[in-house]
Amino acid sequence: MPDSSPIAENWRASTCPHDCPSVCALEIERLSETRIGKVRGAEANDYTAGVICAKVARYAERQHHPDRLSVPLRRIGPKGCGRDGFAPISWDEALDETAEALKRAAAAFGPESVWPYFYAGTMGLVQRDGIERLRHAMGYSRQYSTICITLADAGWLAGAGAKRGTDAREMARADLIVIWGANPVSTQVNVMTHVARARKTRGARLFVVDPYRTGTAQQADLHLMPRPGTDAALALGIMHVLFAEGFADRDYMARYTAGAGELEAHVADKTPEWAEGVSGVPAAAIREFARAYGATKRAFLRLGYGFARHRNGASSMHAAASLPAITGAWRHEGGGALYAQSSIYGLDKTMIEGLDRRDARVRALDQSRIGPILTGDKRDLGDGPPVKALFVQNTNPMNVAPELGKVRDGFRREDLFVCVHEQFLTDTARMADIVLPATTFLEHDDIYQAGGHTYLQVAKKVVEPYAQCRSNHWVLRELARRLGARHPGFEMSEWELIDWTLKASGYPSADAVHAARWYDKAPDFARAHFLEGFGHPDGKWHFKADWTKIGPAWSAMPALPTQMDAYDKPTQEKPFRLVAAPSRSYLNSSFTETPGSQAREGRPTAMMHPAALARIGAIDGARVRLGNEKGSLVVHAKAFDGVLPETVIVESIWPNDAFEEGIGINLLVSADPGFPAGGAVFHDTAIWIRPA
Ligand SMILES: Nc1nc2c(c(=O)[nH]1)N[C@H]1C(S)=C(S)[C@@H](COP(=O)(O)OP(=O)(O)OC[C@H]3O[C@@H](n4cnc5c(=O)[nH]c(N)nc54)[C@H](O)[C@@H]3O)O[C@H]1N2
Ligand SMILES: Nc1nc2c(c(=O)[nH]1)N[C@H]1C(S)=C(S)[C@@H](COP(=O)(O)OP(=O)(O)OC[C@H]3O[C@@H](n4cnc5c(=O)[nH]c(N)nc54)[C@H](O)[C@@H]3O)O[C@H]1N2
Ligand code: SF4
Ligand SMILES: [Mo]
Repeated sequence: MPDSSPIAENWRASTCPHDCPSVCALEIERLSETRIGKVRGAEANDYTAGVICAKVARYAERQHHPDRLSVPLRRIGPKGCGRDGFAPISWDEALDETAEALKRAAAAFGPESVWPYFYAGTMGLVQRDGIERLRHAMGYSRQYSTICITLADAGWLAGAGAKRGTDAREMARADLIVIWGANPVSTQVNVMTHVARARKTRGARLFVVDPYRTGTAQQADLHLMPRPGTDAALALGIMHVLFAEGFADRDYMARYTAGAGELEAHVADKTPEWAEGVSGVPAAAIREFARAYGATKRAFLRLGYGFARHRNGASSMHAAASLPAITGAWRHEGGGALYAQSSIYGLDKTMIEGLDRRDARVRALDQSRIGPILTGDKRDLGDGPPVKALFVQNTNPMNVAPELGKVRDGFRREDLFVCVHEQFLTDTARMADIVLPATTFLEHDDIYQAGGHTYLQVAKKVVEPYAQCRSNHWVLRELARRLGARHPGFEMSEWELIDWTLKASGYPSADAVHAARWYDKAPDFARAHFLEGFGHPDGKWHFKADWTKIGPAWSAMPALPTQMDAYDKPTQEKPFRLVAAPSRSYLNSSFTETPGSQAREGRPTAMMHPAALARIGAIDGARVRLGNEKGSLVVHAKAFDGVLPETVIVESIWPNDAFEEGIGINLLVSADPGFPAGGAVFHDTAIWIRPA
């Protein structure tokens, strides 16, 4: 392996663990055994390229925050109380009580009444996914993870058949970059580094498709602003022009795609004027986009998650992702598309996740439907037992999950035992019976793969754990011992798990990857560009999707890219569409505790077109009430002309107590599963707005 890129004496190499496609290679200034100073991006890594986001550059604020949880706590006040409602207890007491509660639930209601609940607060595979090993070893309810990637995955896989694409570093050699339904200036800043290179060295243009003028859209040469949930219509209008004006690469389509003839016939009447009627994007802008895209060989399409967070989001993804298969942009350096690279790594997760103990007969509960599930919805529970005990790591559902009103009702249940392992007393931790203090990535070892690039990284702890904080792996081992859960993974250290996983997957050892800092798993050009065939058995890009392979609600899905009617359309009572997009300075529910991020975000705000404000009789800065059948909440309005009058943006995710009535924006978001395989629909919400 190439030798490591040395870093200065008191700096240590690490990897950003947060839930972000960039998975930046970091360098941490180590001031002592327990304190860090500055955090910077690794210059020597050609994806990170020395750039990281502002919130992680300020990580010392989070790492050394006075509110970090320091000791295990037992709740002595009512559920949902603040710090005063908890009393410190020893680790042994906390673990014994938790194990007892899980045993009690399993004895009375069966093991499926216990739901280990997790997500990606850390993206490290050992600390994130180790909870699966406990679950499988104990026969606890499985989790169907739907809160983030399910809809986007469905649409991409329907077309490509494999989750990989053009190397992000090729963006620098593109002549046109299209960022569709993502806001990397906020959510993945490194994309902008590679865009900037292309602009500087090649004069490349940047097109952005987003329902509001985001930081990314501000930098665009052309910004298309569709109504939320109408991207398929927009893509169809573009396809119409590509076919009608000779931009379709018929030789490419014949070799590499299936269904091109049917698609061409299908879009013959999907004129830009038709697309304008559905999406609100002017026909002239659709033509301009299509002509530039069609005429540019090196056209790089960066597809985000955002536009798929709608009930019809999988079909939107399938439609937008089909564009380079029409023009043949895939053939060219800097051309093609990138959604995510996750399938290139090929890691054997048996030991980390205890997959040898996984029993497919055990029920799987939909993560995004935690509200309905905890409140006893039969659509989810069927004849199975209620959930009586939750063990939570790496996520904050009381804040981030849909239908927050039901989530809160569920967590308030007196008969529900909750243990939360956390770094901070989050909205979820406040609902716990037992709270356990967790290490940060700077205090434990882990292994990281990435969605946005091709590096695998192994990182060691940089400082000693704060106070009595313990890693997820340590807690799982301790619980396993008390519960009688047996698996070789529980006998291993974090480092042994990393090493086992790497060796079982054909990589060099943990020590070797760590010494080299990262390992580039990038496929060669032909493979990355699918010139050896797409991921389906026939090797073709599927314009005509076989949704039966993707999810149970396949029969609702149109095979060819189509503007699916199934989304929360505005009505007379609810004339606005809410997009609860990520804010720049928070990362999901993380960093909401840091003063630097709080100062930059201000307060929960509805960004509304001046005409919309006038229509409801409110002015800039006014308090407004947003609502639908799920409830209502108050935020401050801000006049903003970078959005259609019917679209409203509330950047998120604020803690519940940032709102006057103590419940956050996801109160309004539906827990309906998106089509066809589920998936949370965070940006798919019709609402009414009134002056408050
Ligand atoms: N309105 C709205 N809601 C959304 C979204 C949106 O765009 N709009 N986005 C959705 C998406 S895409 C996602 S992925 C979810 C994510 O939502 P969350 O899963 O809540 O996201 P995070 O803030 O990344 O992480 C959650 C918690 O993990 C904790 N944590 C970090 N590292 C560790 C560790 O090593 N051990 C333990 N025990 N805990 C740790 C952090 O302190 C943090 O509180 O939110 C979803 N909710
Ligand atoms: N600062 C910051 N960074 C983050 C996060 C964060 O919360 N804050 N979250 C992290 C996580 S967990 C994830 S999954 C990624 C997500 O990062 P992205 O891929 O960027 O996806 P989203 O965050 O869901 O939303 C991105 C954009 O989609 C737009 N959008 C919403 N509806 C539509 C639509 O119908 N059509 C189109 N064209 N666009 C639409 C929104 O306006 C928003 O600007 O970011 C990660 N990085
Ligand atoms: S851009 Fe993403 S991966 Fe990089 S430091 Fe920020 S949160 Fe971490
Ligand atoms: Mo996410």
